[in-house]
Amino acid sequence: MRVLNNVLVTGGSGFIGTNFIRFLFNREQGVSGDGFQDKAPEAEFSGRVINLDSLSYAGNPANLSDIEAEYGGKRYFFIKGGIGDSGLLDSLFGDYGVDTVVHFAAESHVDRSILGPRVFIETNVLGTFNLLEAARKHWKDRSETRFHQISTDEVYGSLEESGAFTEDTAYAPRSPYSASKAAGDHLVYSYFHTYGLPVTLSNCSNNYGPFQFPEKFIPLMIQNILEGKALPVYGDGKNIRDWVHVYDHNRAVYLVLTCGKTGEKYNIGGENEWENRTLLDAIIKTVSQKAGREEASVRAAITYVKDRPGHDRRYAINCGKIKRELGWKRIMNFEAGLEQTVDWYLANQNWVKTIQSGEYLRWIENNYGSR
Ligand code: NAD
Ligand code: TDX
Repeated sequence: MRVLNNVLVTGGSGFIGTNFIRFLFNREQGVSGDGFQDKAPEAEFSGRVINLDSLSYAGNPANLSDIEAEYGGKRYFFIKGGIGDSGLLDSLFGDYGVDTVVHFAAESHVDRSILGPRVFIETNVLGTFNLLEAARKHWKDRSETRFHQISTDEVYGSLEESGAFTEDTAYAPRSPYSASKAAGDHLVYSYFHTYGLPVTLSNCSNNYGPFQFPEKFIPLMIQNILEGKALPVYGDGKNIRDWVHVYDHNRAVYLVLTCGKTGEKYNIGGENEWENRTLLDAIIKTVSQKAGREEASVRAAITYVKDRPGHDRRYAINCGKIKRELGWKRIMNFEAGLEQTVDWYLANQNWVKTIQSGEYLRWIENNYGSR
């Protein structure tokens, strides 16, 4: 089992990166039901985290203020900067003796990639390239290093009613977002084969949980219900996604980092497929109950809108390999996880309001009018 010492987490102030760092420092939000009952890795992780984040619209350093207060300057170091800055990467690898990279930083929203793809290429392709180059340079004479690429199921393309993506499914990305992630993944592999860089990759399905930016389906719907706004469903609402709690995703990433084999990729998923319209029903039920809204009037706000161009119909993940080879299994039950997520958004309306009052509001107004 690999020990993590000096871990460079890119994009640690976004949704999944925040949860990953909180996971390393054992700062999970509790949940009733069957979640969060296995031992967090605090005892095992005694290393340092260097969080490199450019604080794009999606990055929020307040997510980690408690970690900063307790570990800042000792075991936690926040660096505001971009993965496009090769000079900065050079000094971070040198100054902190980085031995592990967990590469979350990305432009992550499909709709934005349709409206403005350039930054997706800059961050997800060129940024990944810069990071690989820094690792190649600094790890030439080092052993026990690891570069982990966080990828997505979207690189595999779109499924019809049956089947599931395996690690052998050929990449067939269909949006600028997924194409940029696929390009990043190919570069990561090429550094393994060409330079022997010790890499691993994981391809995960849709995450949900605390700290997700409210442009994504689940938090957007929770928030719009609370604010009495329309609930925009793309197309016929029958597109299918597989949902996994961010905690289960991060447990899997930790396993791959410590026990995974270099040059290998691992699929991660919740084995939990939902049609968007059915998932929205479940969200409506949970939020209405918890926030004291009348379910029928919330339901009346469902609005079928123009479909997302190139909208992938269905994703499904076969995660047999990580279960079999690394002993991972999902521990969050979806109903309990959704409840925990709704509770978190209800308890953190200030977090949402702060986001809504800034750049995000201007972006929504420019692209969607008053939605
Ligand atoms: P997010 O948009 O919430 O966070 C991305 C973070 O990256 C932000 O903190 C942002 O400030 C930072 N960032 C952006 N550009 C940067 C740059 N040039 N340099 C440094 N930092 C930069 O995204 P997320 O949902 O947390 O996704 C994290 C990773 O997981 C991404 O690589 C994404 O492709 C992948 N992924 C996400 C999901 C999902 O459902 N959210 C599923 C599978 C894979
Ligand atoms: O308002 C909406 N209405 C709607 O019907 C939004 C925002 C989405 N949708 C649909 C589109 C998708 O079928 O809901 C589904 C989920 O949409 P998103 O939350 O935008 O996620 P998705 O496009 O599936 O991508 C997510 O999962 C894979 C993440 O954003 C990616 O970063 C990750 O790689």
